[in-house]
Amino acid sequence: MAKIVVYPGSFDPITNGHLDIIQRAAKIFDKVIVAVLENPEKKNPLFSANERVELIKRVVNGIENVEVESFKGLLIDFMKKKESKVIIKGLRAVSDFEYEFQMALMNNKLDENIETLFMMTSSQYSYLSSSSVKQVAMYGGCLKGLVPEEIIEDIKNKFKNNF
Ligand code: COD
Repeated sequence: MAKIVVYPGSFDPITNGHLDIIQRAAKIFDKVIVAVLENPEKKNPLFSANERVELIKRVVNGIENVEVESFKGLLIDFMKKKESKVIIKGLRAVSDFEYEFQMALMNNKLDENIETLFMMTSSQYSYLSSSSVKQVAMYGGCLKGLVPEEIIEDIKNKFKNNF
């Protein structure tokens, strides 16, 4: 049976930390589906869900077993549609653990066949988050090394009119 894993997130925007998890997961599983949440609770996302999907597609272009899609609602419903039972998450610090632990238990409660696997961040990305990237971009800081090169201009353009 093909092992299909789902890597869910907001990815607003995708960072080198996210990309590292995708690349490592793609070496272990037959297929990695990057699932971008269309999140109505998050006010004012920098990029729309469609834009986030397009940016990630551009970045993972060379990896043949990676797909990118957006989803609404519960993750487990999306996973059923995709015939996947495994969620992959990244862990950066102890502070991630409590939130991720709660979500893993909730998802397993909603569907007992769902397993969540955690991958440790690579040390060079342990400080990296979409929100810190947005702050750096907002004040005109250098994004090199923080996000994939292919999307730097897209992020800068979003903040262009603020200066
Ligand atoms: N290194 C390694 N991993 C990282 C790094 C990094 N530098 N940065 C982020 N990550 C990991 C995160 O730990 C996370 O696992 C993933 O990458 C995505 O990160 P974000 O910040 O883009 O995404 P989140 O945390 O906003 O995503 C939340 C979900 C979309 C997963 C969650 O809200 C969800 O599943 N929502 C759907 C509704 C649902 O089903 N809820 C569950 C029942 S309560």
